[in-house]
Amino acid sequence: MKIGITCYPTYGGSGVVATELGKELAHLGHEVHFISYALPHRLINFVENIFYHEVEVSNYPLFEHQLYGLALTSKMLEVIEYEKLDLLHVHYAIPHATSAYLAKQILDKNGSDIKFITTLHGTDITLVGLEPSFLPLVKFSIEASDGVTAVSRFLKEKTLTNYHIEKDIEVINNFIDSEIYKPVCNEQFKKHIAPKNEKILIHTSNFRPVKRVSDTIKILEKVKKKIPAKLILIGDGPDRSECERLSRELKLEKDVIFLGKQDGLENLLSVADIFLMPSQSESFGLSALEAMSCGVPVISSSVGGLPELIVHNNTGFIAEFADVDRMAKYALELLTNKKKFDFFSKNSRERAEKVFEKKLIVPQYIKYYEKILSE
Ligand code: GMT
Repeated sequence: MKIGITCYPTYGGSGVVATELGKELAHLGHEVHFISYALPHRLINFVENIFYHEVEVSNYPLFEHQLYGLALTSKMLEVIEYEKLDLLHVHYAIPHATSAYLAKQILDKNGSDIKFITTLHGTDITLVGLEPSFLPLVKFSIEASDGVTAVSRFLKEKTLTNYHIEKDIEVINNFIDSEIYKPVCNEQFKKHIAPKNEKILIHTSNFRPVKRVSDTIKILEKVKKKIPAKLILIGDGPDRSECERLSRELKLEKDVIFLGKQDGLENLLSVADIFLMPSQSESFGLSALEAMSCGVPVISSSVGGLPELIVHNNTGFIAEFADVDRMAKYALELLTNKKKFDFFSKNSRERAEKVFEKKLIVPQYIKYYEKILSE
């Protein structure tokens, strides 16, 4: 197949899923055309069968706000026509699904056709999509898609109820390359973080309010009252300064290590004992899956699709959203019981490999493409 993929190219789960999907499709012999405003950051190396088409956005002075959605439509039209795409797969509804719909309508007027599939990832449905300025458009664009997938059962249900949609939505979970994300020994880095063999908590995110990164610092404070521990925070975003301020206020500035944005997470995750994900909303939790695949148990809030990923009291623990006392208690339960910790670590790795491995999930996308194309 010749498949066009549109996604946000920056750090973030939907861009990662779209890029890794495109790479695997290319590896399986399909031709993949990425259409976005910048090269997806996981595509920096040449990959056979992958092509990149950059959307040019005009800075014409009359347009006080850039018209990205329209420029994207034009680029989609160009790529569909000249590369003879069979299918367009857009990740994150806003504005990608609307741009794809518009491209489809224009092609229809010219006597040709393209099918497009929209994958819903998270805040496109649970947060920004619900804003009055977007809601009717998101609802329309989902209904007008030839196929729709959601990354968890939770997100599918939320879409159907919040937007009063009756469309079939296929659930296809996030996936992981368990040969890349695997337990590795990185003694030098571990010694650097925890020179006195302290236990290590870790969290990675884009530091948006929805991630509640400050809860991870509050959990560390509670854990440290019982055992020596450190917290690694990876990523950057709007809440980072507040988190730095909080760690100083709690006199934890030496114990909270801010690493900023990092590539090669697979080499860093394994040094940790526990991954924390206290999010307020999380449709799947790709970064928690990455940790599990490295054998790191996850303690999370009970929101969104997290209970579909984490098996409570088996691969990790799930607590009420914002209940940092309970999350700290769970962390201590694992950190002070080696037998239990090893059991959880093994289960986490096994679940990642047996349920969410890319070799199992990518074929689900291919099957879905074939179904939509044959309708
Ligand atoms: O919604 C976001 O936070 C952005 C989105 C993205 O584009 O990075 O992340 C979502 O998509 C990921 C990949 O499908 C999921 O694993 C994340 O759980 C989801 N984030 C949220 O729901 C907050």
